[in-house]
Amino acid sequence: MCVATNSADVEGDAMSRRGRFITVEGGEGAGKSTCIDSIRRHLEVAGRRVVVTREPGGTPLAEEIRGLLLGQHDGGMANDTELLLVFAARADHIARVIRPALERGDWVLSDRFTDATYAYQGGGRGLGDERIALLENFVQGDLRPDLTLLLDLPVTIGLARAAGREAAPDRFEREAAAFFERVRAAYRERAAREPERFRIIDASQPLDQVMARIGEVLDAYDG
Ligand code: T5A
Repeated sequence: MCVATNSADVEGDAMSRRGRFITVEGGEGAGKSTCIDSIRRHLEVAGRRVVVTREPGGTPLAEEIRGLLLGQHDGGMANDTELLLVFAARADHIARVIRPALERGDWVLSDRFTDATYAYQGGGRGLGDERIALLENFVQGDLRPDLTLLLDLPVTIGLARAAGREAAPDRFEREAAAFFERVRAAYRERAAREPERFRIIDASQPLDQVMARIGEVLDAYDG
């Protein structure tokens, strides 16, 4: 017997098989790397297969580009070069890791994605959102995060936490506090514009409280 399917059924089926794309964002020292493993475990306990990744990076080539972005260069780096390197790394990351995982039905959990570009290159460097949007559409097509956790905290607290680490500051971490104030403002503005996608987490709280809040958000999202 032949069972008829219409295109809406096929589309609905493809959507139900596709995994979800969750990003974790925030300024320096917000606690993204610290929280990400607990987020992964929380999703796995809920029965999800999770691919954890990060930007800039996530593939061998994109990690090499990360090295260029974070390293020091004689004469510095032009803002446009920085922006294009960010998207060059992202193109490889999407093609080799993010899209294949989502198509397999895995959930992708990324430490930063394109909201970071709007915050750092758009807000911090003062590049126009229009140019970033152009590259976003070119590189990502229709790919956007389904859920974004914004770990938000005052710049002074984040920088003090980041300064407590042993590693030497990278090219971004050497920026002045005013740069990070613009980054934070840009993140918060994006969150206000897309409340259905963003969840703002008060990252100035002790770690156990931050994790508890993230757990509530994930349960409500994937309940
Ligand atoms: N970038 C990135 C762009 O400019 N454009 C882009 O498009 C993208 C994708 C590297 C840089 O690239 C730039 C932005 C970045 O400058 P990154 O590797 O994510 O990106 O770099 P960082 O933001 O520098 O990562 P950090 O490690 O600084 O921040 P995290 O991960 O948010 O902080 P984390 O977890 O390392 O925590 C820092 C310290 O605080 C403690 C931790 O134990 C740790 O010691 N801590 C807490 N202490 C008290 N209470 C809490 N709630 C705490 N949470 C964490």
